[in-house]
Amino acid sequence: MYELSNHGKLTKEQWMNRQIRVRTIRSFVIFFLLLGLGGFAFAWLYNQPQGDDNVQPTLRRVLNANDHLCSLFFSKERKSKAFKKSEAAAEVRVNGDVGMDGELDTSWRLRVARAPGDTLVLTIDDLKALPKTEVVFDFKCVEGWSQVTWWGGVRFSDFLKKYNLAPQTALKYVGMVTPDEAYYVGNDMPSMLQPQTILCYEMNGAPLPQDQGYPLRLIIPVKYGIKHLKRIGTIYFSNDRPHDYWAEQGYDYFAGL
Ligand SMILES: Nc1nc2c(c(=O)[nH]1)N[C@H]1C(S)=C(S)[C@@H](COP(=O)(O)O)O[C@H]1N2
Ligand SMILES: [Mo]
Repeated sequence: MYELSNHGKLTKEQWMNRQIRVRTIRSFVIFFLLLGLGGFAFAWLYNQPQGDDNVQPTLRRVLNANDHLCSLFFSKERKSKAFKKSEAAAEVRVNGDVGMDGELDTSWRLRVARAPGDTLVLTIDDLKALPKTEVVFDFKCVEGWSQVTWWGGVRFSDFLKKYNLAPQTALKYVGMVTPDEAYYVGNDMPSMLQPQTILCYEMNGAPLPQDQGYPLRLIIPVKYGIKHLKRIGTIYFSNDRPHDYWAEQGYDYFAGL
């Protein structure tokens, strides 16, 4: 019955024991081969040089693929959950002060680069003259905290309409820079046109505090905190990704929620 060519006859038990041994050894060999392979793959990834953006090219390709998927599924119709004003924090956390040295005074102007050599210069009153939109949402920072906060300002899409900047919406990105150019972000156009995205000049119904971006900041609830640039100096439009402070440190460019 249990006949193996070279070994003569085996009892059923001997045959089974042999099978068990053969399978155990085979499992171990496969296990260590895969372990080794994983180790090699890890070492290869680990030892790859970093790209200009502080991320290894292979990892950046994965991040970019994720970004691409996120932007495919992004819908302007999709709103970030709205809260009641009464749910908003009275003590709003302050985080990040790059590009915010010193106090800003009334000499501040918003510069909007409509096209090369064509810059619109606006005061905060110009912006306050536009319809006001208030947003209460759960502000999320990549560092792991979140807080329900209440902001007021002009919808970015309303602002574009008023200043005849509709043609610029054909471009893929909006870039923003602090007056001293130390902090800068890029956001994709669909997220900028989402109805909860505002050029914000108020927090909790009062003018923005200095450390929260006085006189003007971006509030863009579909993104993590890193994209909500405080103290806007210049706004520009482009088809290439605008330079982005945290993306340059290796963070996800899209940073969507
Ligand atoms: N100019 C400027 N804007 C900035 C930052 C910064 O360092 N400088 N930090 C960002 C980060 S990481 C977060 S979480 C939010 C924090 O906004 P808040 O201080 O109003 O809570 O601002 C964003 N905007
Ligand atoms: Mo953040």
